[in-house]
Amino acid sequence: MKLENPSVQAATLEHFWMPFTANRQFKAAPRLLAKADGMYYWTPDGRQVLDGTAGLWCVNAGHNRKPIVEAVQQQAATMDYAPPFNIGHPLAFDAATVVANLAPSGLQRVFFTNSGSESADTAIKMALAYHRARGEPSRRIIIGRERGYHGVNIGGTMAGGIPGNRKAFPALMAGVDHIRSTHDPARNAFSKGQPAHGAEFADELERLVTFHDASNIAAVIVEPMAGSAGVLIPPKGYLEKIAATCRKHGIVLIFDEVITGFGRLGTPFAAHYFDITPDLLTCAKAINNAAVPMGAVIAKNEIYDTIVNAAPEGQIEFLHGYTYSAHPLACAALLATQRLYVDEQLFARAQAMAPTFEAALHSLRGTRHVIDIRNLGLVGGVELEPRAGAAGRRGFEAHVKCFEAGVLVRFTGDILALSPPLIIAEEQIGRIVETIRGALNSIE
Ligand code: PXG
Repeated sequence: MKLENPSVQAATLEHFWMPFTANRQFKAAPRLLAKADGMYYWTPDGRQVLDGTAGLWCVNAGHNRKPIVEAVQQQAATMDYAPPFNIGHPLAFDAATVVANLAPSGLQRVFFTNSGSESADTAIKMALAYHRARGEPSRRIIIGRERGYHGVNIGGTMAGGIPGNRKAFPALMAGVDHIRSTHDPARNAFSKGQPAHGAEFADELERLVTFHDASNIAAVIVEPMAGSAGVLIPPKGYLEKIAATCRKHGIVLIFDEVITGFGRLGTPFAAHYFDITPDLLTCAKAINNAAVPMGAVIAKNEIYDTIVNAAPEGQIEFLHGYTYSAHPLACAALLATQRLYVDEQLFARAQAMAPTFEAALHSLRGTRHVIDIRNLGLVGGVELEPRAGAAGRRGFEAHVKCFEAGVLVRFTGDILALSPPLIIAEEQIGRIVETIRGALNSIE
């Protein structure tokens, strides 16, 4: 397959096995991005596209920000790489300190990974290692939630709750269970912010604790706000109940903040937004504005102390790590990104813009095909009625129409998801919403 425009320098599309993509469909009608700046992408033929998704929930400061670009360039020219095992480089410690200072109090130990998937698997291993170090190795069951997404590595796949992502890997699925998702459109459709109904869905966790016995349960992993499966906002009181049940039964609570971390809800983490402190917190994406792949697990000090102190002096305490943990380029990008977040007060900006975003998004109520609208912070979800016999098709067509009209909108099944960079201006919010309206009016 040839690209029409040779300027993209991709002679053929056939060799790249694209991730989470309908490869044949895409390669028959590709949509490519070649340049980015601020709130915009450009296609190879020079068409401007407003970024309604911060790339993939990750470019929170906007694209190609000069301080981040320069920090990465400078680091690449100073020291490209340093091994992270039993030797260190100063940026890694500085990066961990910056993240620890931003994290909820009591969670000040930072383990670096290269992605959200690696963060999820790292956190699960930490929870198991913690219980073993405490002398309760029988605690091995991991409880996730239906429609949860924790990446694609083995732990995350097994704890995740998206059936299609799991069904080909049944051999991995021992030792997990799931509580139901919080989605309840019959009672909560068109809620603004947190829905009123559904705190009682957290009672399922008590049921599973009784069923499996707390002495067998290691951890509960949930996204405080589920993103990938279509923007599912936790009902009022729900997360409080989950946290209380975990505390009562000595279960490690893992918040997967890969999407909610670093300002998406107007606070550093969702843990701050909901005022609930987990034991482990996973993050990635906006940690360094996605300039270089990076993730992290932020651990409660007690978890670190327990695992570290259980090992004999001089021995590796946690046999886990990646060649690229705390990669110098990723750390340089992290430090520049976090400085930019502070200098431009981007988390506060997201908080200030959230009501405008909410009002604009909910103006789509009554537009053709729209059966629900959900929002929190600078996250929005617009659910479309599936076309009979062709679930997901309408969402895809709306995405393509918006892209052709110059706006990037994410779709998952028939749900459109919005998560713009935190630098978004009011008129750009308006443009995104009007483009969606036009797209919905133009598709069947
Ligand atoms: N946890 C959560 C909560 C995520 O949202 C991951 C883990 C995995 O991160 P990595 O960096 O390994 O991809 C994610 C990733 C979507 C979409 O369409 C979202 C993600 C990935 C792919 C698609 O919303 N989030």
